[in-house]
Amino acid sequence: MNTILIYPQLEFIGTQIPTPPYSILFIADYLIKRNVNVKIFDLRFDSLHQVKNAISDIEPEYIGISVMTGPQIYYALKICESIKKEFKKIKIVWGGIHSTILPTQTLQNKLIDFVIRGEGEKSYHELVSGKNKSQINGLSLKNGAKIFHNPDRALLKSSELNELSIPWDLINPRRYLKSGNFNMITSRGCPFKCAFCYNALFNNVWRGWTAEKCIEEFNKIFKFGVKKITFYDDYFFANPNRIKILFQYFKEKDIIWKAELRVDQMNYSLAKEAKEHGCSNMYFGAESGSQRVLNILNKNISIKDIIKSAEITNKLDIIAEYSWMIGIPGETKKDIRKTISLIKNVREINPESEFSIKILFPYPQTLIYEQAIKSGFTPPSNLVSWSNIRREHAPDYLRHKNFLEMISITSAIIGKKVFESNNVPIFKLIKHPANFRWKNEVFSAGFENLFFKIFRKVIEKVISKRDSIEYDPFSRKIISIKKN
Ligand code: B12
Ligand code: SF4
Repeated sequence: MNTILIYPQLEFIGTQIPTPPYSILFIADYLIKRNVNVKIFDLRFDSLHQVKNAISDIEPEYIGISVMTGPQIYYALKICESIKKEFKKIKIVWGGIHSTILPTQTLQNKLIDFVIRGEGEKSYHELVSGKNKSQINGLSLKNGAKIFHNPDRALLKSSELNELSIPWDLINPRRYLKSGNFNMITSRGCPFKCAFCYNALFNNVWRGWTAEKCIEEFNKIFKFGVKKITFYDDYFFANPNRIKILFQYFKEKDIIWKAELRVDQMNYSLAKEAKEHGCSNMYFGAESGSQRVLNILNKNISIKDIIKSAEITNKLDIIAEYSWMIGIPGETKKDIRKTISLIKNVREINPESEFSIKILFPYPQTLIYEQAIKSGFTPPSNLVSWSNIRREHAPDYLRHKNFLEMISITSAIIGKKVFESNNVPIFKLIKHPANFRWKNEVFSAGFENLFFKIFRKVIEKVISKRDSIEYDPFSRKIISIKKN
């Protein structure tokens, strides 16, 4: 049995360190262990030509594509179109978060034959190994215009997750390594119920690699030259015993790391322990400066918690990165002003902290979705419209669209220290008007909005080509820019 798994391009990576395509790597590991021959292509690095050669070579019945909401859909559709044109018989399976939340709409697209909802390991294996399709949990399929959804598949148990490893020999891991930086994920799920988050409904149980399993996997990546790890777990600190062992290990190996922590779980002794064991940055989902809005978001945190996190990180010299949100159904301009004021307060308490302000886009099946619909939100009606979503674009149902977009754009410019790099002239040019706006809270109109769009195009051309920019998210410095 042969199959191919594809991770499509993402639109604009900028200074981000590319994350390995863990979604398909985990599935590949599950398949390999069951004697399926798997090839993986990450189209951020590989070409469609290579994919097609592999299809001609191994003639798989199915190919699987991993898709997140947003521009990745656009690239995924282009890939499917091109493959279907040349290989008429091949069956295309979409998996990942977008198709999980919208399986019917996804299957309405003629290029897509199957959707696997939720975690893909078992369902994809059953599909490629020829199990009766009506008995594959998590599978959505079509017959003409009729679409069927088999029952949901249960989440993998912790013990099953611990049997899975990352099959690094299927890809070139050094592509994801920049100045010793590497992104890693060691667990799945989160038990909290934030109203905007996918996890609240689909992935509500935390399951993680044990400390021993993590160490086994870390030992592999250290062979590639990894020195600094960014953990992308939604709830890295979930298990205190696991964390205790990992802390010791990080210290022994002299590893610098960062991870997300909920502000309500932040306390001085945990942060001090973390700092003493290599943690130099922490990121927090603070979301809003209005307690009323935090309640709408079901975030279960208080303004006090946010302030406390800034005080502790400042005291311990931990770089804090805050993520904020605006454009929430029920939010007023006054609430937004409160958010801006709290961000300023946090920056005064911890001047080294960073922040970004995103505009909420309500995803189907999240708790906030129904509220957004009541407020007049019309969700995109097909895959192509879903591909046009950008985090700095306000959805049409929101009032004060320009106001929201200007805040988000301004935050993208002044919230990150990277824009203080004087070796990038364009950064200097846009920083000053953004500073003026932020200081005076003038967001109603502005040329930076237009400028930013042009800037995005320029920066995409100049630095988004892979390997052209070397940025260290820990020191927050651009290390080098290669001229293309
Ligand atoms: C790392 C990450 C990124 C990376 C990209 C990932 C990469 N590999 O390079 C970056 C930083 C670029 C990113 C960007 C964005 N991200 Co992101 N990201 C993540 C994060 C933290 C980890 C992803 C991961 O590796 N997970 C681990 C794997 C194992 O899980 P998985 O991807 O869900 O895969 C499983 C199943 O979904 C399924 N599956 C997945 N693919 C396939 C394919 C097939 C064929 C099958 C059968 C099954 C299948 O099986 C897998 C194994 O069980 C997740 C949160 C999370 N913890 O998952 C958010 C998350 C995926 N991101 C999210 C969002 C909102 C975004 C942005 C839109 C944010 C923004 N506002 O800009 C952008 C979109 C970027 C774009 N241009 O399109 C949301 C997804 C929402 C959605 N509807 O898609 C998540 C869930 C965060 C959240 N809790 O809301 N992201
Ligand atoms: S936003 Fe964070 S804390 Fe809330 S449910 Fe999602 S992952 Fe968990």
